[in-house]
Amino acid sequence: MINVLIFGPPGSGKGTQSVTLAEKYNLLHLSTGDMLRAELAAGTALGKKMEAIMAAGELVPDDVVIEMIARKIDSTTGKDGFIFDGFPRTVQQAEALQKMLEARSMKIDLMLVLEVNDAELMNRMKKRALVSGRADDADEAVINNRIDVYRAKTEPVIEYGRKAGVSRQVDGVGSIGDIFERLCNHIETVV
Ligand code: B4P
Repeated sequence: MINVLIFGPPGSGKGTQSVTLAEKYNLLHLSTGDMLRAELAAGTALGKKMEAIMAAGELVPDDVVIEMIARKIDSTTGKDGFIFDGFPRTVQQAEALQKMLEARSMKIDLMLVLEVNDAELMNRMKKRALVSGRADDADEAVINNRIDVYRAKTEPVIEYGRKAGVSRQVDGVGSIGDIFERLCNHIETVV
């Protein structure tokens, strides 16, 4: 089993790369963003509660995502590991993930940190807004808030990974194929 965290600011390409990495290494792709958007789309009570938080570019409460992830891990079979996309996003989530994995005799093997400058992030998300219908991509102020929230609450998780000796910085600017290769080169060191 290998467990990979894909990390980086909003719009850095975590979701884009996770899909093909999951396919190549037979990993389950766990995107907390996708899971939350599915709740929104299905109009569940949870989705309704989270809608305004997400539209403002804020983080939903830690316990909500931790619970979602634990349920997915326990219901998965036939995979060689997990790729965590957009989770953990706070140090508290990182600690919860570590405990969750340890309790199941697993660990975090690699944390891939995509590095992309703010201007490029803004460009990508504005472009995606034209097709995604995502409220959090449609407004420049919300995109800026998401980047600020990332710097304040999520970036400290990199230090957590660095101390554990699992974090690797990856240039996230370039073609999707080139970035995929850069990420694979790191994964090859742990499979
Ligand atoms: P996410 O769904 O995680 O959204 P994201 O960070 O914007 O996406 P990502 O980095 O995956 O970008 P993508 O590959 O799509 O989160 C959304 C919201 O959910 C959060 O703001 C929060 O409210 C909530 N949430 C999620 N997880 C949470 C958690 N753990 N705790 C609390 N709240 C949580 O790429 C973006 C665009 O760039 C795409 O259009 C893509 O085509 C393009 N692109 C990708 N790579 C490119 C490249 N190399 N060159 C050019 N364009 C590229």
